[in-house]
Amino acid sequence: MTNTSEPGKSESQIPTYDVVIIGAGISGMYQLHKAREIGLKAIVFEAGGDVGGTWYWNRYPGARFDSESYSYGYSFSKQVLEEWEWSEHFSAQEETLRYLQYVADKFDLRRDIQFNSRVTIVNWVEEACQWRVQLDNGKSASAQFLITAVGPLSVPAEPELEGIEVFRGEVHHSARWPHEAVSFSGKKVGVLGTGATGIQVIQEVAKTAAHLVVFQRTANFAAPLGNRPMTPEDQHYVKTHYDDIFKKCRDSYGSFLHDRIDCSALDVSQREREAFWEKLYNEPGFGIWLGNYNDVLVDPEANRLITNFMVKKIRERVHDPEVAEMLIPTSHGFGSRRVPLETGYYEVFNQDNVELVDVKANPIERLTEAGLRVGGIEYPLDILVLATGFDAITGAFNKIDIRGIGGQTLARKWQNGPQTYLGLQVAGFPNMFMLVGPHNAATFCNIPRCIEQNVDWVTDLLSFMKEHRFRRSETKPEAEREWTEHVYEVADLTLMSKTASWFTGHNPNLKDKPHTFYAYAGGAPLYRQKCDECASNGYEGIAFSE
Ligand code: NA7
Repeated sequence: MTNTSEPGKSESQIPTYDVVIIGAGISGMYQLHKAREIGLKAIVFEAGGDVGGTWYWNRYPGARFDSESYSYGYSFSKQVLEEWEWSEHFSAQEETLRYLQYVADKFDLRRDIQFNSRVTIVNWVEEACQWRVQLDNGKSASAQFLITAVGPLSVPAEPELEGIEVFRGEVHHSARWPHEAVSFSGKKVGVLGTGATGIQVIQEVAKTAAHLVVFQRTANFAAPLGNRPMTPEDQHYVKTHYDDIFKKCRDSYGSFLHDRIDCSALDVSQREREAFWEKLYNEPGFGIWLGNYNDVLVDPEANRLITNFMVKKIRERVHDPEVAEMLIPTSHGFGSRRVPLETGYYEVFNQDNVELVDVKANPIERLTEAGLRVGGIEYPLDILVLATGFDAITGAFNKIDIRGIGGQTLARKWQNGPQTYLGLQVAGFPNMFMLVGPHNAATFCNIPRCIEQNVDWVTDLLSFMKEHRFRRSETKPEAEREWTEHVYEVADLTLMSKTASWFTGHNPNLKDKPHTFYAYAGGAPLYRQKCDECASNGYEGIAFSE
């Protein structure tokens, strides 16, 4: 077993808590608040310098919500809902971070958060019925419960670029963006990656760069965001309709304000279909992806039709037919990957200062002193932005040496893919709970909506244990097996599970990551129902002991 004692300290001197929470993003912050509410002594360890998680790290230019702002904020506090005003329908990163800082102040959360503290090792000690936690600063802590709030997209996946040490320009990954402003004005800039992040960055860089080269490996289908400022009337409407907003989210598949309609794309005429899609395309947010006919993401023929519609849009918006063809995805249909939302993305490629390079047909060779060499051509660059994605969903777990009963590691247990119960607990890892973990609906959700559900469920379970004087909880292996089978059965019904993306463990920089389904595709309402059933049946599937 790994020694987790702090040098110079005896076991009895190591601080002991009821709960250690890893991460002070949206889920860790709310979990801290709820743990306090039920009288538990909790501590949060956070690797960053402040609260905010995703919104703390992803400070790249262009970073903003793809969820309607007022559907994204916390719903648990009436006071917060009354006090906070979003300035845009889809707010930018600075505002979201400010919002989370305001919540941290309001509930005095920082008092129980240790920043710049990365958890490196956690060990279950059966005799003590405790987790021992070790930090990168040499400190340790013990706690009865361990709650991971590490985020599904928090470990950047960076390419190994030969020659990086000789390149004279700057290189920044979108999720490790400097706190100081990076100016693109008059510069030669390259962006590597055209996922949701790359698309946001590209729109922004194209405004001021002297020259922008977009290095694209796989084209994605993007749809208009439709952002606009919140007017006083919008503010009034939102403040007086929060109950309806959250109810609508609660009832919808992905907890968004958009939900699929009860009709097949194949049961209506081409005219009706196209008119509906035209309307959705011109409306804000994820409507075209999640508020569409009920079969466009599951039936290949319905998907082919919506894909053709989106292809037509790209051809209409991009002037140069060759560039338009490069921007049309050929490897997947519309919506089978996470749909990036955009504001003038396709029009960027009509600008004289923007160039598109296919790095699949012409592989990247190396960085030189002056730029990036691709397919025998050197592209001079002052700044290279890596928007190359994340080691999604399991990446942050694998960064920590998590050892359960008998010293078995979580990484080994999950070597062929995650195994969980409800995406919340793992057999062999007692008293450990995962917020937004693998095979949890929260990974495919308007995330704070599902985070609140995850945290409330875990908190109820902790209250239940307290009430019954149970000290230990552990998922039963058969419950884990059944849930894991259910996750794959449900995933199999979708086109997402058959498409290479971060949902299925694909990232060109992660050669060893298993290609399997990492989220839960049954939808948030079904997921909530399964969690509620488990709880109301005395936490069926979980064994408790004193
Ligand atoms: P994504 O969606 O995983 O996109 C990463 C992009 O970077 C994608 O276009 C990749 O191409 C590309 N990529 C990754 N590595 C390389 C290398 N080595 N060379 C060339 N191109 C590369 O990550 P995002 O950050 O955009 O979005 C993640 C989520 O964050 C998003 O879905 C939102 O929910 C928020 P590929 O497609 O793999 O061929």
